Amino acid sequence: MNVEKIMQKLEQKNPGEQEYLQAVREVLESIEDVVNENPQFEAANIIDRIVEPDRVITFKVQWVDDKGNVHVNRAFRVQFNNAIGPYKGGMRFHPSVSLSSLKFLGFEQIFKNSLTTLPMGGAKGGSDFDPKGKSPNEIMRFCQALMTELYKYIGPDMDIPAGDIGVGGREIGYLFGMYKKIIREHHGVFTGKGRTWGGSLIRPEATGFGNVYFAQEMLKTRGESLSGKTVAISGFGNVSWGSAIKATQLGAKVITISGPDGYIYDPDGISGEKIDYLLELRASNNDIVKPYSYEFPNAQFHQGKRPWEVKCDIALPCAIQNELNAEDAKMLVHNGCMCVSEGANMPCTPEAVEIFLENKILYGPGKAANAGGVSTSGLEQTQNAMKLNWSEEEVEERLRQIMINIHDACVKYGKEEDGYVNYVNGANIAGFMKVAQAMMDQGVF
Ligand code: NDP
Ligand code: 2IT
Repeated sequence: MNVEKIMQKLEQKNPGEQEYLQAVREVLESIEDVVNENPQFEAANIIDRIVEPDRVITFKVQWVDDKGNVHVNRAFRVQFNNAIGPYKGGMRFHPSVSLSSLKFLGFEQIFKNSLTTLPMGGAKGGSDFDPKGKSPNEIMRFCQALMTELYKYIGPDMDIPAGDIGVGGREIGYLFGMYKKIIREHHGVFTGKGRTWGGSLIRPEATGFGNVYFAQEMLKTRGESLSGKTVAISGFGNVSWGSAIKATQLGAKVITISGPDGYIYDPDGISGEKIDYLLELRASNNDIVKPYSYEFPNAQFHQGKRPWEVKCDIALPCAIQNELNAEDAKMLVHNGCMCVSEGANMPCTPEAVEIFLENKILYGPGKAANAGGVSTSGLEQTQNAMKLNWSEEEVEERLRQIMINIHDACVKYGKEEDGYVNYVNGANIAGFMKVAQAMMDQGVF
């Protein structure tokens, strides 16, 4: 297997799809040796087959705003690979959504879902619709319009969407409502549903909780814990607030959160009622992080900056892809940061990752560290299939155990001769082996 040759071919075939190409390159570089050691994979052309989505569905969404203006958005569902289970992955509503971003996310999801130990294939979907500034009725009409097309391609044993950026419990409710009306069946076709109609307890915070559990496992390998550590977090969506709550519970102090226009530094720690206050701001569709600095005067808002310039022990990027670059990585390492755990998907650029690995700090890539969200989705599907509800404690304990298992798999495949754990290689190899083997077992069709 020759990574450069494969990448050249992919670049020609997928021009301009930078995020997709970035995600593929990272995986190929990690698995090169194991593929070369397993000639049966090459003989079955597993690599060419795994980098190509099974199918991409693209469609138009037309909707009417509150003033009567008619809008058109583009929506997608990328069904990447269903070798180990039905397609599974979130829906993202954000103006940056493109075929490239959803192909990168769908590709990552294959390996992430494989790591969870649950039977889930990889998919992703979304639209370039921007929920910012839209009224609840506009959001509802958009979700309903989107579902009049998407329903044809999904199902509880076929493809099970969930949330992602811009898609939370409210949007899942509107999407599911329309699906149910068209299909005339009430089943677990979505995860992240409301608690009273099939949703799993703690799904909203599960990605953040899992991310912190993963960081905890990484820290343990060095005899460290979260207790007394300072934590820089980016974003303030589901993944960020879940991470902030769990990090605080485990004795750390969260000192930053951010939005696209800047970050908040709060030396007193962001926890308890401050998180409640931020969630209220978020619910009101506000300019969310800046007003925090008026409410809590010790906090400062840094316009146009990212939180990575703040001295911290642990960094949890939880916003969006490529939000932490080489300069940020150098600053974190210079300031003594010992652990970076990705709540977001691919938030660190390849150059930033290189700096973390060179400096041998603990670095947990998203497909391992943020797998707690989709794992809890898998648990929600299990409960739906059994028509049972587990308690919060039961769900969280299963989530914690899954994160420990994912960490163990990364150590198994990523430990280097000097004892350093390269979690990037570990996650990619562990995730790949299972899917590749399943593809081999099922033949070419
Ligand atoms: P949300 O929509 O709940 O939150 C996204 C957050 O990121 C918001 O605070 C948003 O700010 C902020 N943000 C968006 N763009 C930027 C930017 N350019 N710079 C700084 N902040 C930005 O999404 P989630 O929390 O669900 O998702 C966050 C990340 O976690 C994504 O990468 C997602 O793929 C990943 N993830 C999510 C999972 C889930 O279960 N939800 C599971 C695994 C990974 P604002 O609202 O002001 O725009
Ligand atoms: O990136 C992700 O793993 C998610 N957005 C969650 C996917 C899911 O199906 O729960």
